[in-house]
Amino acid sequence: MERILVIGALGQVGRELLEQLSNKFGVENVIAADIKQADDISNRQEILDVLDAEALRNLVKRESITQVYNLAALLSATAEKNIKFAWKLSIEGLFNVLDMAKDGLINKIFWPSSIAVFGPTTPKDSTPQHTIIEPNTVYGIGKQAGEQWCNYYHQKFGVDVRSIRYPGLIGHKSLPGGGTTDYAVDIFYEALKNSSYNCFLSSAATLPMMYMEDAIRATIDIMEAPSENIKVRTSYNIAGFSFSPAELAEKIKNHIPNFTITYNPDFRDQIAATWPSSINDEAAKKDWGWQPKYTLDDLVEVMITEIRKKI
Ligand code: AKB
Repeated sequence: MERILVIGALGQVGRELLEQLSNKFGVENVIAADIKQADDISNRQEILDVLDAEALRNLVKRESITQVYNLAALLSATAEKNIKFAWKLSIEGLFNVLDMAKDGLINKIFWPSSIAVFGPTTPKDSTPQHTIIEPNTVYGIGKQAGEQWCNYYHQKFGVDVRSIRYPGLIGHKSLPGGGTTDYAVDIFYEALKNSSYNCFLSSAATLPMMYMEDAIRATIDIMEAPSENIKVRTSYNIAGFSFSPAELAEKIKNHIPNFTITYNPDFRDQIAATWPSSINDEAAKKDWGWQPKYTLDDLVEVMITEIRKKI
């Protein structure tokens, strides 16, 4: 029987992952750990700082945890404003989890990487799985180092750690915070509330994106795949679709004809300019059967329908 700990469980990905893991393994077997508490989730909650290695180990032992999903991180825009802490959270947090697997306390780890691992010298279109990786953001540097540590712990100590390079994730159930791709969620709320949006990226900033449901399915699928199928132990590219703010605005106009968008690019536009426009995910497809379900049109449809119900 699996006993699962999700660290950073109250973030954008964590909340949706909790729901799907609970459906699969039973709500009583999925524990939500975060530095804060929420009153709208049914999983057992633990206040935990991933940097507190002792508290983490005690929790894992007490609850007989078998798998850890470590999602605790500062996203790209926030990390630029808090360099040292972003690095510490990303890397020391990862070490605390990797070391538990090395010491035999847990069997399997999920750790998310991101398209932010790529930088200005990476080929932008259909970015390959193995390519130049020279990130120039705090978040990207942390992801690059983390990927290498995952690979190192796998090669040297046999740690079963698995990872995906998430594109920008878009969902209606939980809000992102501090990312460069957050505009692609905010825009739906503003379109439905005010019929207008002031975008912090430039109109042509094309980025790889994905509907949250696909990302959660990818996360659980990679964790469920037989170990021998996981041939990449840094992190796998996965792709959904790519669009620019201008292209997304056009799609939204099909549903809200009076919608207008203005552009006021800030430092996040410079971050976006260093990231790929599209991603080649052949390795994930071949090794563990990754396949996205949602197209951009599906995404716009579901976001508008669901957010309209909420507001
Ligand atoms: C961000 O924008 O920082 C994240 C990411 C691409 O990892 N959504």
